[in-house]
Amino acid sequence: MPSWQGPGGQGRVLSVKLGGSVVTDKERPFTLRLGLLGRIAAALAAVAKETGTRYVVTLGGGSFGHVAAHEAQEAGASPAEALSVVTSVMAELAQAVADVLAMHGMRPVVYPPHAFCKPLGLRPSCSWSPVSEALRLGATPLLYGDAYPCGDGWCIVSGDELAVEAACALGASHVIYVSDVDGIYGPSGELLREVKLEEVARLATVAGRERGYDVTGGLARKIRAIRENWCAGLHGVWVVNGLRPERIRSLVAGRPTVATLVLP
Ligand code: IP8
Repeated sequence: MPSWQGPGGQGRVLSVKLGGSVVTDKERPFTLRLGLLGRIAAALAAVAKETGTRYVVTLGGGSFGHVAAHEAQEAGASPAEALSVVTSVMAELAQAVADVLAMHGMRPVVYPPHAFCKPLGLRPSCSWSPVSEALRLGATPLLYGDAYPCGDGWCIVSGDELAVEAACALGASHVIYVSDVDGIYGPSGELLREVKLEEVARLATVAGRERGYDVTGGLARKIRAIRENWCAGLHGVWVVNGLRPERIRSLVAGRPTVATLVLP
């Protein structure tokens, strides 16, 4: 496949991470971007119908999980309180997104990571076989960054590592990070169409700025999460701008578009 060509196609599985900045309004706590989500869902659903491409979708925490986690930290909440609150708001977010996907003809099934994953560092270490069965039946597994008990406290598993482990476990050829920037930018501010993961690690800047709370944040952590979970079957990781849903549509349909392909 030429590298400029998007990764979708007959029978392909794609792991799509919808970043918190496209799913939620990061400047308004607990607020969904419903209109945008609907357009993204329509783009994904249209290509699934045309080409048989299947998806596993992972959500970032946005102004749900990150705000709840930050508030729990600030309030000195007990581990049980924090776990309860953060897992609840993320389950609510996931259910709301599942409803939007279902309205566009997809068949989402929500998998709460705290219930089937036991992260070891940046490896989510989930039990994927039920998820794989649902995917085989034509459902769209829906995961999300979540809180889980760790040691005597609570920790966060990011959608960044979940999306890569899901891709590897479920046979996806690519991970697609849907963010609010056009892709990854080089040192002179030019959009990179293709870049090696090691090179991304060296680059200081990704265009766009962080807004609101982000308890997992930072590009360096994202790169480590991708690197630690990469597997032989994963051909590449795309970064595409979700504020332009037509680009997602082109990408998953295998047509050229504005995006960055990250290669191992
Ligand atoms: O936004 C974080 O997931 P991410 C999830 O994908 C929580 O890093 C609960 C803050």
